[in-house]
Amino acid sequence: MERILVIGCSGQIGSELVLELRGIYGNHNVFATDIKTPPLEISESGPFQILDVLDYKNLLHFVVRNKITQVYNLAAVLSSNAEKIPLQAWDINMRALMNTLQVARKSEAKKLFWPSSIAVFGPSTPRHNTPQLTIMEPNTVYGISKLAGERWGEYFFTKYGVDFRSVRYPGLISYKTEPGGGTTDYAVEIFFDAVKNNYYECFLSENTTLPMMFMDDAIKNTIRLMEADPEKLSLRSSYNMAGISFTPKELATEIKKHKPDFSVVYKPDFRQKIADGWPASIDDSIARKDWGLIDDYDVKNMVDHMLKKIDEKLNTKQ
Ligand code: AKB
Repeated sequence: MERILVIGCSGQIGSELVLELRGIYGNHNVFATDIKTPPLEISESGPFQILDVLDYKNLLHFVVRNKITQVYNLAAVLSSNAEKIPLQAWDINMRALMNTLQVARKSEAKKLFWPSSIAVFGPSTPRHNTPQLTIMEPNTVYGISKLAGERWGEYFFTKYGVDFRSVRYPGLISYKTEPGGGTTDYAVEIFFDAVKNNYYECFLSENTTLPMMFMDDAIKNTIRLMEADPEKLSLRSSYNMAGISFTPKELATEIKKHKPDFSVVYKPDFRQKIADGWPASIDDSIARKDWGLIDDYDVKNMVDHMLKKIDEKLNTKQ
């Protein structure tokens, strides 16, 4: 029986992943932790504890005491926040990873998921249909930490037998918990502002193409990778994951089909430079072949779903 620890359960990915894992493995076998209080449905549906991933001793005790067999470590400072505190962000992102790698090495929790990102690529990377293996010269602290992390993950797999698994997430779009401090966050904010105000001020220019994925697809693929036969995994760094590519203008046009009065003003800020260094589209054929990556959502049904769910969420709050 698997006993799973999710670190970062209060964040955008964690708050949805925990519930999905509890549905599959049983509520009491999925331990949710964070340094922040999670949504009620997480703390009420199974075990939750405040736990700081940077506290190595406590983390190791927790894993041993609860007989954990797999860990999802989702703790990170995202790209735009990291640019404001570069040294601190490097320290947090790397120590969070190194602590979980060491815990995996020293305990029975050998299987470790850690998210990488399209931020591992940089301005010198081919921008279109970016290959799995290519030039990688990230110029953000977040991207540098993700690339270094991928190398460490593969190293711990080869040297110590840690069952390290990872995907390079594109921007993730969800309505349950909003992201914080990312460059792709516009693609979530735009929906909330469309429903609340019929107006959005976008921090990226209208023609900035970035790869994105709806959260349901991201969660499905993450669990799929974790459940995949280890023999089939040809990569132990991190798999490209493409999702769907669009610009802010294309997204706004799709939203306008539901809300004809919706308007957007484009005021690019420092995040534009980060986005300009990232791929416009990604080649994820290796993930499709190795462990069956799938995506069910295109821009149209993602927009339908987001607007409907945010409408329900905001109206039930009032
Ligand atoms: C960010 O924008 O920092 C993240 C990412 C693409 O990793 N959403």
